[in-house]
Amino acid sequence: GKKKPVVVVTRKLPEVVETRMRELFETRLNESDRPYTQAELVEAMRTADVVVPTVTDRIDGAVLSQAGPNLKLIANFGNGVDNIDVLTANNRGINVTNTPGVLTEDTADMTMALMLAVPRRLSAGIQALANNEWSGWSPTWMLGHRIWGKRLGIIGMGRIGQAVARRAKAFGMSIHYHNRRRVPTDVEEALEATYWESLDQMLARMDVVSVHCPHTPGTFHLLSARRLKLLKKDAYIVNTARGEVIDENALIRLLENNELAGAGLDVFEHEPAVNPKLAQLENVVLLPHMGSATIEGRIEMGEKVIINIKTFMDGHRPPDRVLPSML
Ligand code: 8YV
Repeated sequence: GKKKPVVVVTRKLPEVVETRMRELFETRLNESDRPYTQAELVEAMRTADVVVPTVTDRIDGAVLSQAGPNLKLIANFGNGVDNIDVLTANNRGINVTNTPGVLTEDTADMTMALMLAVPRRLSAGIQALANNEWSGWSPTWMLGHRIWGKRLGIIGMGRIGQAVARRAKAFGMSIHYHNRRRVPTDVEEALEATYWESLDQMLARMDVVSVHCPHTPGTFHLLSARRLKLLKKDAYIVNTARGEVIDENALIRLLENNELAGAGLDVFEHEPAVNPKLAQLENVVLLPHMGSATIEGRIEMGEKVIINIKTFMDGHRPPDRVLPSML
């Protein structure tokens, strides 16, 4: 039969995924719980037919320039591909795929969790109980703000943005969005969503803003210091997309000066580093990039990676190919 492709997987994956990969490919696994070092990553790139990286592997031009002659596919275990220089990869004849769809609902759920947790003061309440600070119910204690009846501004109305819109609508919010392109009318109508061509104008009018666009050169610091200042003082911001989309220092300054009501952040500008100033703030909920962290989702991500590799190795176009023009 055909020689099995050498597939290097940079991170430990759920066991069922690793087992299936071992059956299908000449699979080299990372048995440790830590990411590859730069040297290990380069070694993988030099020797593999297929590399399966994650968000913690930076595959930039320098790394790609050391790719071996056999490397033909980078099958990202994850949806966002901002960890990969897709253009340079394509120019070198290396295909890139991702895992869209299977983490949409989980990420939208986590977005709603943050959207509720911050205005309704979930961490303050949990902490008060843990610290034995509850002396009984009071009509004026631990009051937050409702999200029902409020305006949600979604930045990036793709799969995840729409999944958030469906949930937020059911929670009684009115849906607004900004996107490079307007979504089809039937989608807009089903969500009763209002399209804002101008991000600036939308920002000035929202009660909650949630980020769901990818991180690309075009969206880096999309929420710049100037734009963040457009937000109402009583607005909340949620980010389960990528930290780089928000100017984190500018966001921190606004939160410190109470020029924003609060923030729910699952992603950060310099992961895994989290600016210590964020942890000092009372009006934030911070999570360690858990948006898609369900066992079901991780297994499905693995299945997607496997299908992409298999399809490619069978000589066909992999279903989740990412082209530079899509970014
Ligand atoms: C993953 C994510 O945990 O898919 C993404 O874009 O941010 C997360 O769901 C991560 O990317 C795994 O590589």
